[in-house]
Amino acid sequence: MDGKLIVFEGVEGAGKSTQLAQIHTWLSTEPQFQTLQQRGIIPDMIVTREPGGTALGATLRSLLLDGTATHTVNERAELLMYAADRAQHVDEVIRPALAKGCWVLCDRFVDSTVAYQGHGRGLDLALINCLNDIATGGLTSDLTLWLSLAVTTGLARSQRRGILDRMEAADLSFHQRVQRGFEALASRHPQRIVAVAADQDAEQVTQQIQAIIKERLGTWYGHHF
Ligand code: T5A
Repeated sequence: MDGKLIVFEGVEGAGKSTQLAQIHTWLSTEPQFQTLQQRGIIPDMIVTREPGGTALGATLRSLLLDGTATHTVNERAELLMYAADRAQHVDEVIRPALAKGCWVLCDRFVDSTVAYQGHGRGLDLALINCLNDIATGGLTSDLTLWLSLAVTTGLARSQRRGILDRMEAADLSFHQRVQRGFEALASRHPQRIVAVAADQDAEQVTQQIQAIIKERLGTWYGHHF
């Protein structure tokens, strides 16, 4: 059995959580996906996130994101905490689910570290790739949906929602470097990372993602239909 890891990525407020929830609901009634479930080829589908997909990760998430905390987090500590969250998450949640043939829908994964800690903070990209390898044991996503949206639009959405977390509160130039990081990753990995125009209304964004996933269902499982 060999499941699929499908990751949602993008800058702050790109709509990842909204789309992940929509796609989870849609897949549970999508005819081809249902057929694969009924035949036991895809026994289940789980939704998870980074940081915070495990009990340890939930603690790390609040240490990393709490915008009101009195502690400071230096850049290397930040990098290592995201890596620790991922190492635990991969071993405890992602790999066991993939080993059973399940689909794993994950809000953020290794590309966020490259974009935020690499391009955003300016930490060494070779070091980050090495740490990502240690944390994942070499696991990569089968598909990464990059919700592409202007940084200012995404931040405005986050601001409308209320108090900003520690990362969201970073200055605009940081978020613009993060965006360039995602752009660079998408052009380097065109098979794995697919851009989605996230500046449309939520329903139109969902339709784009549905089309991408339907096409992958055919590629991955076409011989079963
Ligand atoms: N991080 C993470 C790192 O620095 N390194 C790492 O290795 C990892 C894994 C995680 C933070 O950690 C950083 C990145 C992040 O700063 P998070 O909560 O997972 O934090 O990520 P955020 O991007 O902060 O999550 P958000 O919830 O803010 O953004 P989403 O999930 O992209 O957006 P969503 O769906 O919650 O929508 C945001 C708002 O916009 C509205 C929604 O209703 C909501 O109010 N919205 C739309 N409005 C208009 N049109 C649309 N199409 C819309 N879609 C959603």
